[in-house]
Amino acid sequence: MSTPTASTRALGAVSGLVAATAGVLAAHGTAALLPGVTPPVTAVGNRAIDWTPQPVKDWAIETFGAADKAVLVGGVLLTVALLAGATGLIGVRRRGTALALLAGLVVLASAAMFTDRASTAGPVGQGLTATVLAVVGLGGLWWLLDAVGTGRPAVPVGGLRSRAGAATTRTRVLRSDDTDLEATSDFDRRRFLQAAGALAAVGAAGGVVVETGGAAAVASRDALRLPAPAVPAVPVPDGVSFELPGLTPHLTSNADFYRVDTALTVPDVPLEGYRLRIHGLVDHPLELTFSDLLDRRLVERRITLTCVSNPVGGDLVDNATWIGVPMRELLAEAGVQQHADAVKSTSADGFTAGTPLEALTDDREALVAIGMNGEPLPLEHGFPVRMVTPGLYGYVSATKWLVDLKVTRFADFSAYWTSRGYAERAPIKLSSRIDVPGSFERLDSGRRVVAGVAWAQPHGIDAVEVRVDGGDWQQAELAEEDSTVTWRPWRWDWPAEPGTHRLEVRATDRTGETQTSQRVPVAPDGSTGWHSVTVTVT
Ligand SMILES: Nc1nc2c(c(=O)[nH]1)N[C@H]1C(S)=C(S)[C@@H](COP(=O)(O)O)O[C@H]1N2
Ligand SMILES: [Mo]
Repeated sequence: MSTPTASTRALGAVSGLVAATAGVLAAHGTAALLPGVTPPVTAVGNRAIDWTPQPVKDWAIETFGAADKAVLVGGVLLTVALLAGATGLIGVRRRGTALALLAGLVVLASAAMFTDRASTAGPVGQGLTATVLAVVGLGGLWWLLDAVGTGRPAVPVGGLRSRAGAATTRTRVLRSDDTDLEATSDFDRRRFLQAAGALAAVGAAGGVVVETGGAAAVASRDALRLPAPAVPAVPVPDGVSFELPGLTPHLTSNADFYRVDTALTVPDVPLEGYRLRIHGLVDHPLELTFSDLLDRRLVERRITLTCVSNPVGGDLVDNATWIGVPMRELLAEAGVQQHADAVKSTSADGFTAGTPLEALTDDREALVAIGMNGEPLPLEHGFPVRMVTPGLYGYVSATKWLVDLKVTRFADFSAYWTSRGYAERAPIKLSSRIDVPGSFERLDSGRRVVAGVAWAQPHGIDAVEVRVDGGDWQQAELAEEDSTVTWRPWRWDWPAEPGTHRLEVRATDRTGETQTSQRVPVAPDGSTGWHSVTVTVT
């Protein structure tokens, strides 16, 4: 057997890529048609998320922010592309080896799919999807490689080839100056193009289904009209914000609200068949449908949600109006037993959180929320049901796509992030942020506004101070307080003089605690330190 030419090898690599792409797209299309099935790239991505060491994850969140999922999926796709290309390349000489290698990748992906934490489908749905991946990927690779040939010397034109159609169409391959391939390969161009075309069609069909299909939750949400809450939110007091360009608005729109979760594809949880189980250390386990929740007392409140991954000065904190059933009323209905101290919540995609029982039963009034800013929850923010608990970081208290509440003891379980090194109890730390001026902004000298937000759920902000270049702390003016569980804007008029200056902010809460200057990273229980910006005044 002669050594394959460069062109033949390139065709081999392309074969691997085309076959893998078609297989993955077809599998994702299949998964989109089957409720609860996790498709291969998502399953491998979920594995990657679950197995990535904590410091790497923190680095990824800090570096890529909201794009962290796209980066992860991109990484998975790039890896698959490299492996598939290499496999195809090997396949030019050793077709059996290449098919075995690709089969190995299919088996790994299938293993990830069958054991995926987010999958709620049975083995049949996952098996069907894995089968589509295997048939399209492996069949496609075999077909393409067969057309590429092995780099054997070409049979003379019009010769004795048995493969139908091959001999007559093989006179010209690639560009006319590509004598290499023409002379030495048995590349069957027509057969290759047929195979590639068929695979492209299968892949495109899969892609179209992924784009248009799935998401039964979308239809559910579109059809849903929330009833007016029994207890509507008190009107927003005047003066809760300052009308300043660059200052964060008091209420965050659903579209602008930060999003943090481990879900690579948004869980599809339609209202039909939805159940919220409340069980564990309770006297009367409950299983509530969505309309059971609508029938309970609905309360509307503004609450600022905060992520433990928010670095000093970061924007993983937002404020919305939530509608929900008070958690403590549901727990009272279920009858919590004496020795319980925690509630383990589980989402439809297998995420778990552990919340101290007292935070769910005291008068901060945590919600089992169904509405956000007057609408049903957006899909990305937990449709149809999520938790919102004032004063605790989201990872221990704000489970989205909520399906299960188990009253239990902290000693008896660990939750998603606590089993990855984060703290079991995670009250939100007193924080403040400078929104204007922005970092490294250039300003004209004179009176300049320095402004931002501060939050201290559930105690409330008492004071905010600003200092310039390490000088004396100056009292900032506070906006009207909306409530102790919402953030509070502040402003300070700065007589800015030319030069490069460093502005720092610190807040004090109602308990008298002032923010510490000590910088600690977000893991394991939230960042501390003063936010500062450096600006140039001319
Ligand atoms: N199902 C599920 N719920 C979840 C998470 C998650 O990964 N999965 N992340 C939590 C975290 S870390 C935060 S900060 C909040 C963020 O809620 P948001 O995306 O609506 O802003 O959701 C919480 N609820
Ligand atoms: Mo978070």
